[in-house]
Amino acid sequence: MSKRYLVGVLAALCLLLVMSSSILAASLTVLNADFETLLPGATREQALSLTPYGWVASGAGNDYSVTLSDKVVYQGNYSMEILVQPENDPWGVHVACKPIPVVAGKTYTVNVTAINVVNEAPYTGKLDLYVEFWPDGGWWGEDDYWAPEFTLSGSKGIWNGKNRIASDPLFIGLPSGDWTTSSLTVTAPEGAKWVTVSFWTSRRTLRAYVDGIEVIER
Ligand SMILES: [Ca+2]
Repeated sequence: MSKRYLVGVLAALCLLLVMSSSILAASLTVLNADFETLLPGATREQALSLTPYGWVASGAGNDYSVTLSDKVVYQGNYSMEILVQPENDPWGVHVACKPIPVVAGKTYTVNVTAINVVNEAPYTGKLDLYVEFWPDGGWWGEDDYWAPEFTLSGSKGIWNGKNRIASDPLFIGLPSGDWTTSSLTVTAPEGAKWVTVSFWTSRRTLRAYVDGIEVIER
């Protein structure tokens, strides 16, 4: 076998590898991942005072808010602001995207661009990113917490982790001080039908912004 032939075969194999990995990886649709879609049926002012379209906030306390923001933005005109006041109670706040269908055994990489505003005391707490896998019905059951009418009503979700199927570790602390893209790669466990990209914080005071979420399936 000539050296030239061998080099040719190797080059072809490399090309095939690159092509197959790009064909096998698919970017999944995350509803309003860039927060640029205003809540249907809402005025701009209303939309800015409510949870962003396609997201739901859950938590028993009254000391937090999860709203669309046009103040601290990474790309486009809008981001999501998660604000927890110093009077934070033990319940914390959980923010989730609309569930995305997954296939057990496949691998999911979640990229999230976020900033923790730490230069304004006392808002120095950390925000955790969770990739949560669920069976059919998840924590939402028959309810559509992501429907525009629900968000328009100003209601909170009623999240619980009872049915969650997940492997540890599933959380990271978001780096502080600058817009940073954090990545988390998790294989969907047996029985998983849905994944949610979620943010969670408890007993922490913070002012964090999220803008740009990507879920890649392999
Ligand atoms: Ca944006």
